[in-house]
Amino acid sequence: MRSIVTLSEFIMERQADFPYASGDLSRLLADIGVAAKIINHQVNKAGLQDILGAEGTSNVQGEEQMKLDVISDKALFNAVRWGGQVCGAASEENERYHAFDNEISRKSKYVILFDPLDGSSNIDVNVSIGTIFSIFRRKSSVGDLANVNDFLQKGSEQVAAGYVIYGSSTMLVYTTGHGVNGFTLEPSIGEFCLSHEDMKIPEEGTIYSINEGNIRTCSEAVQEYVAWCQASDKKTKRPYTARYIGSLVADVHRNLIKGGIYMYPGTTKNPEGKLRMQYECNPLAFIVEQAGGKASDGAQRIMDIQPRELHMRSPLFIGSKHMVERIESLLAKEQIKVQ
Ligand code: P6P
Repeated sequence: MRSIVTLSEFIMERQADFPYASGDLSRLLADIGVAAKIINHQVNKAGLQDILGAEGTSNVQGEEQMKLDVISDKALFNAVRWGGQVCGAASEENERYHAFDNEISRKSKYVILFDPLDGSSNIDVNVSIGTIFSIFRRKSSVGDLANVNDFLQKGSEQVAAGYVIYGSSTMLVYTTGHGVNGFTLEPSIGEFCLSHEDMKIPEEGTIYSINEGNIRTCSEAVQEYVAWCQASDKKTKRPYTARYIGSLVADVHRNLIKGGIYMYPGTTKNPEGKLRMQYECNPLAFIVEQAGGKASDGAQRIMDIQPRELHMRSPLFIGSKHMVERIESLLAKEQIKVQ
């Protein structure tokens, strides 16, 4: 029987992938693992402690803050604030980034952005939810306070990214640019254990994820692609299967394992779509690309897009390479027709 490899052991072993690593990134990833266990503990008892229901405040997105959002945000901020590896952090729940003004943090090399609990509207119906994180090397000088430019780097500058999915089991999936590995939480020992080594997304899939309630407000090309998925063709295994959980991490995780495409396009009402570039699109794009898939805004690679502001939104087409390429081709033809 294969011996258990814990997340901490794996991180330390893989530190050799970075000849000049001083261990800071390893410690930061381990700190995130601790925060994930804290959040998991809270998520698992969500229905028991009357922590359902809105916190009564609204986050910067104007969305009601579920109490678990607040708890998760605090758990992650505390894990990184005192860990000494990041000089600043930003999250979906906070309008501005936080520059940690203490001697150790000022000397730290990294910044982190996260969506502490994506899909939180699913908490009270017990549907899988997730944490998403993205780590960059700081642009500002070591010793200074973190500044906004540290948080507005292109996704291609990420040094690490990952997500935690709180589902039938709790998994942490991450990349440092050397492939993608998944760890399942073993509650009896309280450790994330390597369960999905070197994850690869199938180049072709038969699952499409989109909120079809919005389909009439999507571009003709998106409507054409969804109709194509629904048409019969035994050779290309259509009609495809429609799966939409309404929880980004859960939909992307399923497609990462089985193959498929997740789409949150721009609509006539929200041309930029709904999802946030810096702590949703970019980290998931890094992971899916490292697993052999693609992530695009429909016209360009997500990780090539220069963020304009911290909570910038972007359309997202992410998953199996050939599926993303097909929708990109239809969108490109539509652009030519419009010109
Ligand atoms: P809609 C959750 O709020 C989220 O950000 C993602 O997790 C999810 O994929 C999407 O929004 C669902 O949005 O508009 O289909 O309800």
